[in-house]
Amino acid sequence: MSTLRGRVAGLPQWDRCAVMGVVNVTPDSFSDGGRWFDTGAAVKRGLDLATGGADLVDVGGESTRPGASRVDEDEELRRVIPVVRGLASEGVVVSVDTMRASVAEHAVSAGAVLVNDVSGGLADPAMVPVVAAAGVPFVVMHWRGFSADMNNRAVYGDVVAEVVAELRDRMDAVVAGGVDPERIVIDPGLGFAKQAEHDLTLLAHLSELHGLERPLLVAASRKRFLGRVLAGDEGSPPPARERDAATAAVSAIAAREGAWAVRVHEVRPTADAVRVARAVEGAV
Ligand code: PMM
Repeated sequence: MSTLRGRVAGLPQWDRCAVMGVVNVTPDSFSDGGRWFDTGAAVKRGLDLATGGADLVDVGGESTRPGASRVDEDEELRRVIPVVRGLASEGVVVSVDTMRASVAEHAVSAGAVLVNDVSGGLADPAMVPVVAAAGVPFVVMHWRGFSADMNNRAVYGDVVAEVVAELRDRMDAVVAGGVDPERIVIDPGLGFAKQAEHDLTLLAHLSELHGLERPLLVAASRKRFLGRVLAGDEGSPPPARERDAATAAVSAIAAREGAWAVRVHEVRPTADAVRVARAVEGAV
């Protein structure tokens, strides 16, 4: 196994790869859009995820599926903040999935303890100062631009080397902006400006991301590349909700490769996978 699970200052420490459950409070996310769009349903979903084995619950109000257009700020606040508040008040460790500084700031006030920005602070220049001032952990994901046209940016010579270099630049910028390096989590951004073969190559080389010396989050859940793998050369991809066993397989691989956490829509199979990975690790 490649090492580096690492510790994120300001968060609990788990003795295995952590499980981050997803609640998308959106009408249009590619895998679960519309299912938890109402506040009560979204809070219930988050509580169910926590009961089912999620160590953290990631709440988002903006779909980032390829081609998606942006949601406006007021609407994102309306979707996200009551759900963050509802879950945090029940003792859930809540992360907020947003590219907007204002949403991050309100979410932290409502009890979120981690800011997960798929743009790594690039989408909103106010994000890094807000995260620095709040003193909360920050996920820096590899990102090349908004979802509307990100597939055009999926052009690489050496995807692993380029993702590592671009993440390093982003980390440097975020630290220069005042974020505590001990609070940074990195993420290769599977599916973001990447084709299926890029995602698979990144998964095959996760240990190279350990060179960045920060805990690693892997978010493969139900993504297109899994649909492609399951479809084979001729077939058509199964719908997103039929990709949870494949997702759990990636979770086991990522855990074994030293990921700090995996982000998934259905937590039970992944909660089992990371426990198996932990048991195997302990038996070496
Ligand atoms: N992917 C999605 C949303 N948020 N956050 C991180 N850190 N990494 C990801 O790869 C990521 C993310 C898109 O998937 P979803 O909208 O179905 O949850």
